[in-house]
Amino acid sequence: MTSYHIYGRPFAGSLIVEFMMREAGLEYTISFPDDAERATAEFRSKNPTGKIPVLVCPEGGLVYESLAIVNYLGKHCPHLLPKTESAAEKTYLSVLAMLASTMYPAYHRQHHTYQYGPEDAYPEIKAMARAVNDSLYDYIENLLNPYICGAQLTAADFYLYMISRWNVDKTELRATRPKLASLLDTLRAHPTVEATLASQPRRK
Ligand SMILES: N[C@@H](CCC(=O)N[C@@H](CS)C(=O)NCC(=O)O)C(=O)O
Repeated sequence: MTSYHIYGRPFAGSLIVEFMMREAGLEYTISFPDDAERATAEFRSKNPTGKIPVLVCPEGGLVYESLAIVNYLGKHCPHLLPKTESAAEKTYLSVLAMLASTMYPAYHRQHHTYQYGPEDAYPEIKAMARAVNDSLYDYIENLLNPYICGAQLTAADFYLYMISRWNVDKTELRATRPKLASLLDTLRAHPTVEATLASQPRRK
């Protein structure tokens, strides 16, 4: 293999991998395994959870879990990382982990609710997951200045943009969070985001 390969899903968790590959100026190909392919032993040998994203590296080996991939690609995107040992670095590491390990799963519970309980519990599961993210968006609104790490745009902002796309009520998300709304507009207009979104396959 001569370039990176991403296993992804249109507009899903592989967006952050594509954002970073573009920011790094690295060549990649991408494919979109369906539920059946992700359930195979072959795919699960790449990612035991059967989920995307997975990044296959040209020198051999692969990385799965979006947080691990963002951290792995950081060396190719130094402009998206805060200075080592700065206060911003502590914010970056903490918020990025919160986005990946708390907010992303809370979206998963809202959009793949069938994996979390019986059908009559869906409304409650969704509402509880939504409440988790609503409260964390309030925290993020307070933090933004204008980016997560202050004046510097980092990979965490791209990650935040990605997960915000999965919010069920985007009008409500923005209504009481003007700094967040402005950051999301900035990110949406970013050339890397623009190009990545334009390249996503559309449903037939
Ligand atoms: N913790 C994982 C979560 C990955 C994840 O939930 N991926 C979703 C797409 S956004 C998926 O593959 N869902 C398919 C399924 O749950 O069946 C990560 O950060 O990479």
